[in-house]
Amino acid sequence: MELLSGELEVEKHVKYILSVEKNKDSFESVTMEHLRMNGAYWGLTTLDLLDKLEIVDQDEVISWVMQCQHESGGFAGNIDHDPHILYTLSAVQVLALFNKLDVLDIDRLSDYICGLQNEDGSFSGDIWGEVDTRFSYIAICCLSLLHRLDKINTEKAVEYIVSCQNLDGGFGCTPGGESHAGQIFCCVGALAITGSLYHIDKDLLGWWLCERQLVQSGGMNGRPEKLPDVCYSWWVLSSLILIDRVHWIDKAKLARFILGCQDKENGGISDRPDDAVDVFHTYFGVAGLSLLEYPGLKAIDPAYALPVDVINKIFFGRK
Ligand code: 3PZ
Ligand code: ZN
Repeated sequence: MELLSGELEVEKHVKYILSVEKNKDSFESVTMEHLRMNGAYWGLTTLDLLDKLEIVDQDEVISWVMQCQHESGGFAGNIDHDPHILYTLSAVQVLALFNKLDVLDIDRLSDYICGLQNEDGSFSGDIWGEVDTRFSYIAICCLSLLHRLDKINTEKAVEYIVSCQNLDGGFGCTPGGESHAGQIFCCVGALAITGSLYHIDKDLLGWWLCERQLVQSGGMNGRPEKLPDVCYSWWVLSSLILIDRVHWIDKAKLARFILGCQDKENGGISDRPDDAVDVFHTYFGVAGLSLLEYPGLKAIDPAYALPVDVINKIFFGRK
């Protein structure tokens, strides 16, 4: 790729992420209070991809993460909030970044996740019962990282995900739900982790996904007729890589789009050029560039959304 490594403002992005964390009274921090566990995962994974994770106090982070765990085994978005599978995956991912999965009571945590599987193989997000293929991905990703996939009915879990496949090759949140790139990532990621990608028509899905790249900007949208958005770089690219069709898009043009969404002055990445930056789009921008093999970034695993060295330690006990 004809890209210069100096174009990604590494130092400024590190500074920006640290500033969001420090400035707890800012508008951004207050609106994110209830999903701080997700924010911690986005920020810390970004730092790790930039090879700057050592600047954070890992004992402080781990102690806070563990204070967010409930008796049920699930994690909340912050201390004194309710547990949800959405925050539970982020908690597991944060501990994985620090190679600290051993602090977990794996049986209690995996019992919590298994308890959210329904008769038809689908998953609810918490005890209130909303069903969504996002929760299938989260359950499967979590249990796989904990080496406990055998504790759920994976056959039925896969069958449910396959039932959410549409005639356009994409996937929705429930059977018949409209195809959406975020949902496609969840379904393709879950099928990849369980070794079930043979259920997918890769050419059909690959076609739908590469049509998400907009000719003018080079950015990706999440479904037809929508504006491009940096976070869709991740949902679309990771899915294309998992089905081996990433060569169908213009990678250099997408990298240009992401780099053009940086705040070159104060750091951070936004959804589109000149919008306000946030930690979410900073993470997905950097993760997208990592998938595009941008120079100087650690490689990220497209199914687990964690650095490849972290995944290798978990599954092969090596760096
Ligand atoms: C954003 N959430 O519902 S949210 C999220 N969106 O918690 C976090 N691209 O207003 C941040 N849109 C910013 N920091 C946005 C996470 C959403 C996704 C909204 C968004 C992103 C376009 C409109 C859902 C994983 C987890 C959660 C989501 C997706 C994937 C918001 C709006 C929504 C949310 C939070 C803040 C600033 C940040
Ligand atoms: Zn977005």
